[in-house]
Amino acid sequence: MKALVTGITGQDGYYLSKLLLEKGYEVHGLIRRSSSFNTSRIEPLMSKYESENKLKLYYSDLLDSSSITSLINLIEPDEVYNLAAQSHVAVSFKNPLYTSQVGTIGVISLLEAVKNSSKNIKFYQASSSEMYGGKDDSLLNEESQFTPKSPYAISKVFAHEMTKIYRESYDMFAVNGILFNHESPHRGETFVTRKVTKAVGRIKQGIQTKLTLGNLDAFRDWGFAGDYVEGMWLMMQHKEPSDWVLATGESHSVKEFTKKAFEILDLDWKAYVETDEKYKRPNEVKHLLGDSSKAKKELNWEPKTSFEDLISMMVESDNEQAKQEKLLIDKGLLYPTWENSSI
Ligand code: NAP
Ligand code: F7E
Repeated sequence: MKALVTGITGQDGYYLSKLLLEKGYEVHGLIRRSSSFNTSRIEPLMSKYESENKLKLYYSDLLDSSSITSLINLIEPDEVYNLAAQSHVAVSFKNPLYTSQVGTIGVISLLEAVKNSSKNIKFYQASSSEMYGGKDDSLLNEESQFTPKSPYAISKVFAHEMTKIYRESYDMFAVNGILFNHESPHRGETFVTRKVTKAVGRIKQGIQTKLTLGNLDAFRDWGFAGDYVEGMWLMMQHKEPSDWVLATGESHSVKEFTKKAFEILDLDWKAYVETDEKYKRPNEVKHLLGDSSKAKKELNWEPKTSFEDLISMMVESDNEQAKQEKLLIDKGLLYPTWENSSI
């Protein structure tokens, strides 16, 4: 089996590629040219699988439709997982045009290339719980209404509906995975969970003194990314294409996540955390809580990692990284910049 993974350098790209490679797939990944290396997450996979020709990487971009078409024709994958996106909600308010271009035109380019291929290719679209807008604590499932609240969210609604249109119009095997927030030690450092766990490790090691956050009262349904990529794969193996929610069915506030993360290293969060308007969004998704009973019934999928285990996994990993960082700082080999970061 051959899979093409867009967004392979991201959090989910790493976990999904690892899963597919372990299942014996040949994995093809799309990477973007960057002035500095952007493949750090997948380097362990590259060193293990590239020499065996099981993992192949190609420079491209979702906005370069000619290269997307060429790659689909060259690789002829059995499955395409579209994980690429400008995925940061706050950034989408600053860069609405770019976020929307990648999330809409970029997805159509891929759908067109898949549709026009002579091979029957299965297509996965990374849909998001952000599409719901989450104004209260209702349980959200595949039938719930979308009320997007950001340029990111509305571009995901567009891609979600377009994926359904291609499925219904051209009889394509095209699925939407409506995933609620999922985190890990590989989570991008500007998403709130990782920003918190990284700060906890650095504060414990004495290389950071405070943590500045935005809205502490938002609630999210947070799971572990490693569990969620299994759900993506199961959707692609189901007999009929459809849309499925993946979530834990538990919702916690940013404040609760933060408090628990500091407690793991015996720190009192109140002594270190402050808030600043600059981390608040022009429009906030207040509460997200997902109902993944359809995935449980049809895919036999359910999350395996508890909220507490997820926080522990992330804090322990970031504490180890902070120890390494401290060694380099002490030797004068690294300048401690993160504390003054504006992200
Ligand atoms: P992530 O860590 O931010 O990774 C995003 C990936 O997309 C990166 O590989 C990035 O490449 C790539 N990318 C961005 N713009 C691109 C473009 N124009 N062309 C090609 N590639 C591009 O995101 P993630 O957390 O792994 O999430 C994966 C997908 O699931 C995203 O579509 C996200 O919106 C969606 N999603 C995530 C969650 C969640 O909680 N994590 C929940 C629901 C849905 P670089 O490394 O070069 O930047
Ligand atoms: O924010 C609040 C913030 O940026 C979570 C993406 O993967 O999940 C993610 O989107 C909450 C929000 O994730 C800070 O206001 C407080 O209420 O970690 P986040 P997100 O916006 O939920 C969905 C499902 C996706 O699809 C997205 O791609 O935390 N918050 N203080 C903060 N958030 C950040 N980033 N930074 C803060 O300082």
